[in-house]
Amino acid sequence: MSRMSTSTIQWGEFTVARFLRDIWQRKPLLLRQALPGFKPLLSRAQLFALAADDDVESRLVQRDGRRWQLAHGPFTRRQLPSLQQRNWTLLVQGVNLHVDAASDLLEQFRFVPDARLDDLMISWASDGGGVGPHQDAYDVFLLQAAGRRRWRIGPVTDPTLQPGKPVKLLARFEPEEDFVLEPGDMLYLPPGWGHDGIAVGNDCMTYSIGFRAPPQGELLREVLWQLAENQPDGAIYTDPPLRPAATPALLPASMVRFAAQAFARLKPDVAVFESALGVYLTTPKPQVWFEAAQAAAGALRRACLQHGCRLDRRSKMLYTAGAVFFNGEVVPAELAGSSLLRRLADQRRLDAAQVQTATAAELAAIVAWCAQGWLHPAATASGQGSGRRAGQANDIGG
Ligand SMILES: [Mn+2]
Repeated sequence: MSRMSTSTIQWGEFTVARFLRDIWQRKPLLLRQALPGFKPLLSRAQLFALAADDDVESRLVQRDGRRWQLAHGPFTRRQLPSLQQRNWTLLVQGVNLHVDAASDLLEQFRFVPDARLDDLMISWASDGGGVGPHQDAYDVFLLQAAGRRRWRIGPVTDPTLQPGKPVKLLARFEPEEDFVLEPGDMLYLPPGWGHDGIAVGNDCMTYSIGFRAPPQGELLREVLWQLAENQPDGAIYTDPPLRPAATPALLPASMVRFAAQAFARLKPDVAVFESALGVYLTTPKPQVWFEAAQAAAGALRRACLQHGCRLDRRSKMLYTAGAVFFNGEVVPAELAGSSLLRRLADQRRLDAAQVQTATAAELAAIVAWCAQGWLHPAATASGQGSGRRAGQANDIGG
């Protein structure tokens, strides 16, 4: 498996800063040879093997004329159509959670805040395969990894879907542009842009690097949920003076007022919203689990001090001015101000010299996280380099 190094990224005349200013969230952009010489990070056989795994989210979309079929994985190889059959595609979600090289590829896109990053989806398609014309609530980079795919894109003027289809297909899609992507080409689409990608020839692999744009209502539900979880029970309801009930089924207005008063007393400040979002956005997806370290705490401690440490590819870490969030947890108050942990979150690694500056509390936390499998001593890295990748995410932004 090969890994792209930052120096091979050529965005043509578009520097990342200019891309973010003029293009991001505004309009599509086709970057011919954005990643020249790009080689697929995993073979077709490796991708199909992932789709057979219980812990991996995958879908199979097949088209026969106007008839569409959708099935959810896992799929054994025999459950997938033959390679010779036309018009089918296999979509494998969250490949970055399972393959180090895929999670390394996402590092190249960290000029966008981690809070927006969703995952790397890889699709394999036979000739004619695709998921039909649709729109997504995602910013997406569509990187052609192997074979060729024809993209037709256009703004969505009418979001009506074709009725009775198992996949979401725009009823009236009027593409304005049409291009064929070759390996190394990359197409950026902002959320809500109509697109239809069809494999041209067999063995078409497209990598979708998706950035989720969460709807406001979803974030509000998370904040309210966490606010509610942290509420003390408080006073219990007392009846106003009662007379014998002639209408016992009537819900007392005083009880409604009592509930409304509790709500009115909530005065969430910005820290509450930060905390709720930090926990929500770092919570691992349900199919994610971490492998506890085999080594004892003392050995992990020595290894981190000697070689540094790195985040597991599945780990999610965010911070604000007042708090640090790690895999759905708020780090303890005594570490809330740690600049070392903020460095760990930004770099996704610490070198030995940085670990050696850790306070006793920071080092204890680092060792405990290593034991849980959220972090790994750098020397035991499997497939990931140790010292070579420092500052990589910054290089691309410069
Ligand atoms: Mn899409």
